[in-house]
Amino acid sequence: MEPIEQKRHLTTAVPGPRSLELTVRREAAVSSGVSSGLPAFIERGSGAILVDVDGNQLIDLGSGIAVTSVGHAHPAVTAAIAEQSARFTHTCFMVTPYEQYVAVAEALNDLTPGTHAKSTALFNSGAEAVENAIKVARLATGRSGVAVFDHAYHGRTNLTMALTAKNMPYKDRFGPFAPEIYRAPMSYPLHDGLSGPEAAARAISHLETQVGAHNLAALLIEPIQGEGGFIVPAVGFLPALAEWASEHGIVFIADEIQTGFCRTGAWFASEHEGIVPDLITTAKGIAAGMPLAAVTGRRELMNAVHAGGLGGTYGGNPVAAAAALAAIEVMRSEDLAERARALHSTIERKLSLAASELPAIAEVRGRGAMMAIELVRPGTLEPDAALAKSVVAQCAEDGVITLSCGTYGNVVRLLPPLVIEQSLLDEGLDLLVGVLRRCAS
Ligand code: PLZ
Repeated sequence: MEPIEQKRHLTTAVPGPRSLELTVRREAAVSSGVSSGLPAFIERGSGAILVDVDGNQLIDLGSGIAVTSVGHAHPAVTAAIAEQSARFTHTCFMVTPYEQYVAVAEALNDLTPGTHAKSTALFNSGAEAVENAIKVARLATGRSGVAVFDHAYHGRTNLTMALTAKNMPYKDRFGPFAPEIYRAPMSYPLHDGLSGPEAAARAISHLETQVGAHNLAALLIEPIQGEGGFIVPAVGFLPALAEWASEHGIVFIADEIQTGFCRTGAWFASEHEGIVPDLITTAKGIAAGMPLAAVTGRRELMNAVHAGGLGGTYGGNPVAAAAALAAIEVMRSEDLAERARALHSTIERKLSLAASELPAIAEVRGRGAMMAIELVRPGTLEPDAALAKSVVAQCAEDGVITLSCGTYGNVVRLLPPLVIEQSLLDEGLDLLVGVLRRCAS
């Protein structure tokens, strides 16, 4: 297929008439428990453009929640998928193995922080990777407690709901939840004013007094929290926690499902502060949209598990693995980490300018191409979720996809494909700033 011109172009209202027709069918057929931020049905994608069924070309600043970092329908990825799907689509690695699985494991062992011996196991979704990282940590340590943080997001399965902080919409009335999960205070510089070491001391004291380090199998943390509000902990917070975990034999698990694969301007966000996690969970950007996830980490931990203790029918599916190998090669050859840093300066500059004139923007934050603004009632730090909601909705009407997040729903986040052209990014950001001016002044 020909690439689509990287231009925003609206032919109807968004969503248009054809999308509205499909919405009627959807409502009759699909559970209302699954919702969509923007009900425009998508027909095609290319680079940073999504085309809906009414022919509207939308600028995608969300990448399907940090997934299509190499852009929609990257030719190298689609070719790898076509080629692999014509060869074979499934054997189940637990029945008969294939090389692609091993090659993805090798790539992850190589790319993740640390030069120690590592092993990897592949799964289907981020939540499944997190569950398995906890399984490994519990088995390897013989302990059961897991430390997690305020504002954390780790998934929607039973164990990962317990690990996730926010009640609505993720947990409400879905309990009972898995036991032995202990939540500690996060470093949230805008709100707590603490330095990294101070915030770490607070979290450690909380865990030592309320749980006991020797009862903890794992400490699980997103190096930059995603769904919780793009919260970047104060410098020194993560290293202090990692050091404490290591002193007490607690497995330090970095959940890099949203931050991984060049998104923050490095292969992994742990690198910004020189953290070497014992285990690292990845998904999303790893395979450009094919369902694939992984746990990678210290070989002695990963190999503590008895044969047959980890697995699943589809984990490391050959088509998803082929897509991952192609996507990783694109990230390498097109140096998408560097590209993320370049996008950062544009986003930071334009949003900071907007923040200087709009008191509703309390903070512009993030690393690389993982950037957000936190919206508040001017003169306070009280969250303004209604404003975030209307900003995202009006951007969508203008043909720009942005996403909201945050424990209080008052953060607007940007996760553009890392291959987005400068002019398209400029246009998307200018439209966003225009919407912010209209809604917030
Ligand atoms: N860990 C850090 O960001 C997924 C969730 C969207 P799955 N984030 C998007 C939603 O509302 O369901 C995520 C994450 C971090 C784990 C996960 C879970 O990954 O692939 O969605 O299971």
